Amino acid sequence: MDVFGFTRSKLASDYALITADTHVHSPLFGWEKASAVIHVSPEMGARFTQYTATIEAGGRSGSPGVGVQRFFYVRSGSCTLTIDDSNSHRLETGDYAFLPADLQHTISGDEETKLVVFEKEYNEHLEYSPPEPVIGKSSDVPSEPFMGDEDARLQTLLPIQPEFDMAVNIFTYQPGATLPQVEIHTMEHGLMMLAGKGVYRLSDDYFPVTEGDVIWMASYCPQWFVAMGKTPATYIYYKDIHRDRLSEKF
Ligand code: UGY
Ligand code: MN
Repeated sequence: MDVFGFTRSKLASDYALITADTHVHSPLFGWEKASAVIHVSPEMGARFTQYTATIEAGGRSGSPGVGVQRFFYVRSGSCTLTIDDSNSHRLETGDYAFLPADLQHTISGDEETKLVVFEKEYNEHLEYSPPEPVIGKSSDVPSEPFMGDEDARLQTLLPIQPEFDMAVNIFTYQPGATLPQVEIHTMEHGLMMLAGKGVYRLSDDYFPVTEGDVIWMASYCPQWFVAMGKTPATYIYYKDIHRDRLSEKF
């Protein structure tokens, strides 16, 4: 605790940087032996929710709201995902799952487990049926050079198909590697630093960032990153895709 009330956390109209020293835990409706830090939510202007859930050994998740899809990534510990009360999958650190809206499921802690969770209301598309669940290991997902840069590599955890209205990716940068351009785009992001350090540009401000930091970037928030230090910097991030508000069909 800083005696002078200093923090790197910063909230603006088009972005938020939320550092671990400012986290406040709260119970989550329907969850047992679990707590959450809700980092990003519609209360701040976002169109999705990002939270860290901590489930104790023997604890379990509740359901997302009606019509809400859930993606989670196991940041530490291990858990069991049970779908429709029958189909069980053990997930360890680095594993992830996507549950389409209204698919009955429970996540139970096999030990104390921390999850990075993104939830978003599903925007149906008249031409496509909703996506199927996805369960995977991030270590099995190939990493591709981002815009040709071998030192800035992207893993795409969910299929990029029109059924999906959200994407979750893991970006890994070697020290000194950067996002190749300042990005300004309609998609919004929720992000958690999983490892390493760097400097994030958000709008006109530059912030040192490190493991555990969370960032929200609103639509059109200018953004850029450089990795610093002696080890790679990695972040997991969410973005909304495939739904144009003016499209006739959706
Ligand atoms: O997918 C993206 O828009 C990504 N390149 N943005 C980011 O890392 N801030
Ligand atoms: Mn971006």
